[in-house]
Amino acid sequence: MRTLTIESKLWLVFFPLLLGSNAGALARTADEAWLRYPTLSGRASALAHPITIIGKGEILNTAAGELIQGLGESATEVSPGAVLPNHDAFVLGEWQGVGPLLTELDRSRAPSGDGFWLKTVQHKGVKYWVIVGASARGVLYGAFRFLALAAEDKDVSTLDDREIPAAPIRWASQWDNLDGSIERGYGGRSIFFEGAQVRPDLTRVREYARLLASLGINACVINNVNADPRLLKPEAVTSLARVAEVFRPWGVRLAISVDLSSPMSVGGLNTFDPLNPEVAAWWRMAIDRIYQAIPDFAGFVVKADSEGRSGPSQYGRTAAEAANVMARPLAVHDGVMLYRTFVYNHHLDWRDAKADRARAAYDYFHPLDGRFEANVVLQIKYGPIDFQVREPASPLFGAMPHANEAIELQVTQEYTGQQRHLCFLVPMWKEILDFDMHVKGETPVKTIVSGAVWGRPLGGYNAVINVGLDPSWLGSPLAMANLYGYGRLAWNPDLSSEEIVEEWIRLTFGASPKLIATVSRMLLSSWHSYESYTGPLGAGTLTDILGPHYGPGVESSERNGWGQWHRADHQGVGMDRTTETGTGYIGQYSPEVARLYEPPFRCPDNLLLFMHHVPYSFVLHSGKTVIQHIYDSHYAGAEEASTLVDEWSSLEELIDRERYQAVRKRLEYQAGHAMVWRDAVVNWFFKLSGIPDAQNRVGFNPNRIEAEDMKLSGYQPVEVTPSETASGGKAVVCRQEGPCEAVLKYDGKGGRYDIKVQYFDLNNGISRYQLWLGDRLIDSWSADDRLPSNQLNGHTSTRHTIPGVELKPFDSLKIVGYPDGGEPAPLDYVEVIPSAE
Ligand code: GCV
Repeated sequence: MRTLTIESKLWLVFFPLLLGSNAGALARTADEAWLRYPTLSGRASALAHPITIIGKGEILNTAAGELIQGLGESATEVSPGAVLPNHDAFVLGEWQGVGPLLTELDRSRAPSGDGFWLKTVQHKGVKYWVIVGASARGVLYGAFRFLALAAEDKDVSTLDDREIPAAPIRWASQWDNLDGSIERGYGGRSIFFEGAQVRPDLTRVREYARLLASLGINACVINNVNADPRLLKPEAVTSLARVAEVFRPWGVRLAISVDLSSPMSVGGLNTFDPLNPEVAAWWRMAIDRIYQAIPDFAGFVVKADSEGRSGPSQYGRTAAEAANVMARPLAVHDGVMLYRTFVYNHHLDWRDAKADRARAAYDYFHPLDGRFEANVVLQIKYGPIDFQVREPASPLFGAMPHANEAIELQVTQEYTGQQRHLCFLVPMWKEILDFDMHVKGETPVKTIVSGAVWGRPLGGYNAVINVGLDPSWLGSPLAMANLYGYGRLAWNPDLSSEEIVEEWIRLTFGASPKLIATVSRMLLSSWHSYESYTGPLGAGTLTDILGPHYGPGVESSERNGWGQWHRADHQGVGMDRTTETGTGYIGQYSPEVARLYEPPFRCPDNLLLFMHHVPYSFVLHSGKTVIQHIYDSHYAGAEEASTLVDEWSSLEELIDRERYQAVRKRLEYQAGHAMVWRDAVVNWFFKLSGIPDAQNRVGFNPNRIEAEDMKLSGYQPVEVTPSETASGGKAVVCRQEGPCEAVLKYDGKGGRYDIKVQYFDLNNGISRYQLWLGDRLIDSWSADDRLPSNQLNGHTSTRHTIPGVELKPFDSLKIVGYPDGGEPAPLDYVEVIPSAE
């Protein structure tokens, strides 16, 4: 037994040395997100007591360190050992150590798995705040939970909170490449890699592990599923071990994505056929080598036979054979094999009305049920296409009673606004998790992936997260609500969206009722708004699927092999996935679910175009026609997005300047870009259907003056592609060296106006713009954002607003554009709108 009793101030100074360099009290360089414990000081003062750790170990030390960091000076001593103190204290430890010492604890409530029990106990005249876990990891999760409760201003003087996570697999995935870039990453470069190496400084990795641990996430895959085989080379394994070491005190196990062809590309064999004995031996050797360096290695994720990746089909083998060849040697070390079911042919024949990418995962994996090793987990994207803004739950969830399953979610907002648009995804994930697959009585997806329905030993959650070096991790403080929400749902999918939002706001920003009410409303309405102005009725996001998946690009889904078709023509829109006349996809569900979707009049409006091809005049349950719904929802959604700026502005006094400004800038941008989306989609459907908007908005923009209609000097009109991403299909560009000018004579009434300038912000230059009123310069700005394109299109179209300008009839407004690099100071239009005040 060892007892340390140290003065509080000294303790805070020496703590990192005593508990190891990875413990809690670290210099912070990044946003602490929800771990700021904003209201803790008040509560903590009532909790002046030392900390006793029963047992030893790195993770237990981390738990104590986190308590010290959260409680500050009220946590005065730490006594690692095996004896209970004779004064009030926190008592931390695993059940096997704590249970026998505290007979007051009801044995039948002992935590299991990664679970914990927070319990106040009166013992021989003193009071203990017991944080006991089935494992050390559970203790750490319990410490985080205790601090969160205190920070949320809950009463922690009496505790009885026993929590067992819903599923054993609660993983985070990064799509980081070895060169430091991140596929679908919108928060800066990799925290793990740079220049084909693991970064020398892993400070941010440690901070990330702390965030993950606070949510109960127990493993992290650090490289892209489009895996670089070099990570399996012997020298790479040594540097992977450095990452694992940084993760370990936080209970986060390292995992990696591997490429199936590694036995050839790294091992020098002339085959990667999973049934070849040499290939099996190579995997065994490679896996054993990893475990020698990283004994707690979590396992592999594999993407195979998908989007050009190598796969077992090249040898006529199945996914089960491929998964099992790696799973067997992993099992020896308690490792798992997450095999992705995102397997489809991206060279489908779009002319074939029966071809359907949505069918692929079920068609391919369903016949393999029962053929996977016990440590293989099928990782299934929540919907059958690809992280779209609205998809039905994948039918595969209900089709593999003899396999372990994990749901794959996407925190990084690839198809949902790339963290530039507010889109809180928890309500969408909840709809999927709560969706009843009706495969064995009541069987919501969450009970299937937890393993409960079919008594599977493994299962759970993996989300693509893609944090980067950006100080706010995901590039936007509000986007962090998705990471928080993911972790909370993976721990407890029964939490409501409202509960998660409130927790997150309290921990991230504080407990002001106005703040909680406003930010809750903003977050909880954001998915619906985003869906409304991008792709309602289950049509997908209608984004440019051949480009960066960001701005509108409706046509891009059609007439190619990728299978994200919405099949819009002059008469109607939507994919016919019925069993009656379509691809038969609906038949992949249980009969109860199939009956929800077929025939079309029964199908919920929000999935209608996913399941059916209908005429534009089809009348929805709402009473509107499909085409009018498309128009209305785009106008309503864009309008909702524009109100976010004012809602956020009402909180200016309640939020620190840095985060307030960062979010405000994004919301202003979003308000403008939502209109780009709205205009592009409604114009595209109007052109195709020829059906006018009953409210006369489509094609009528009374306050808008097209740049090509202004008096131009130096500027040249150009056609924009796709045409619906510029107003009137045209813009103007300045291809000369010096500045160009576009002038308009204001011919309306005198008064105060907001002037909105729509321009294109390309990523190959930083053009500058000036707005002159007569001979007075009234504003200037730079096109310095890093939007994902170097062309004039729906990704780059951007709005700049100059509020409250006094105008008189016949005033002259002049925009002067200064091109830079490849960016020709492009302009689309100007709107002059009466100011709200
Ligand atoms: C990592 C989508 C994304 C790809 C991603 C793929 C996957 O197609 O656009 O970037 O590749 O999904 O999940 O494997």
